[in-house]
Amino acid sequence: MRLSTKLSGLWLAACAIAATSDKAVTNEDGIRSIPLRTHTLNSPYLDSDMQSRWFDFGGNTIIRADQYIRLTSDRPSQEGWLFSRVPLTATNWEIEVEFKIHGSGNLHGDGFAMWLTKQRATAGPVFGSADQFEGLGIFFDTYKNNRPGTVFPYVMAMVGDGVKSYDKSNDGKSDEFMGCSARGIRGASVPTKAKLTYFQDKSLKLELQYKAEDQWELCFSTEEPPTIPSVAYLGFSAETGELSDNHDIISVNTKNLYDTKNRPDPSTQKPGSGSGRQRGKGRPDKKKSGSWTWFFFKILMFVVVAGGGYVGFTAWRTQQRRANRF
Ligand SMILES: [Ca+2]
Repeated sequence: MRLSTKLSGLWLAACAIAATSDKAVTNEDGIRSIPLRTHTLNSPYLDSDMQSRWFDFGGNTIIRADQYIRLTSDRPSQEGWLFSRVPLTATNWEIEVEFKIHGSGNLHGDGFAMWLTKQRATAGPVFGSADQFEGLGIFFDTYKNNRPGTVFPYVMAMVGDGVKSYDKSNDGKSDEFMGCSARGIRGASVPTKAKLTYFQDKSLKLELQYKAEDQWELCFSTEEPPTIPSVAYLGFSAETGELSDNHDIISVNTKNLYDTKNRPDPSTQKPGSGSGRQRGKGRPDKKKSGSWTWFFFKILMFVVVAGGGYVGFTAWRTQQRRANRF
């Protein structure tokens, strides 16, 4: 009895380890990624109570469970938003969004925004969300108000300090952090996606997919990233004015990133044993903690296999005894 209790405990532990390692992926650059359920949204978007556990919706947003979250429909004067309920607290992350901008008119607007801001879930004049925001806004601007010489749609990042306003009449030019033209991102024949990758104090990169599937165009990349507020919500919003479009979010997939080559991996550390900010110190603990985890795992698997063998043997012996009675 005692042995079987211990075994079931060990089995649960082994299952937990298996489940974690199943989701985590390490690429050839040593970047380990773990999906972040709290900031991920996929069809059918809603649970059985017609709610989303991790996201709120508002304004003119409508949801078609098998297809999209439509921030605005192709009608004038619409605005809608979608915001995470909990802040994104990961140090390093990747957010991949599939979206679709489409409509029937020859002229169309105004575009949509992706947010990582202190503010959340508040309608306003910046692509349907609040102005004077604090944090990062990325605008997929499909209507050129006034930027002579710039090809639209134009994708640009703005870092808000909570005070300055977005200059809509000049498409935010004076406060542009970085950006790129993306002709063809509206009404593309392939699924359109944006991938934003952030390593705190190290880099920020935006890539776009709209020319061909599985082909990412670099929009911008910097090694001097802005500071994202420690409490920042992930959101999307859109608006239409006189001109309109459908602005659809198809999916949002967010991952926690760990640089296993340059920093200790927090998931293999005990709480409080390191802040993960040991740049320049090389990689003192990673190998050690990794091999200890592996060592522990091997012992665990041995116990599980040996235990399973023992249980099987006991069952076989009991059966033999029963058989001997006849
Ligand atoms: Ca504009």
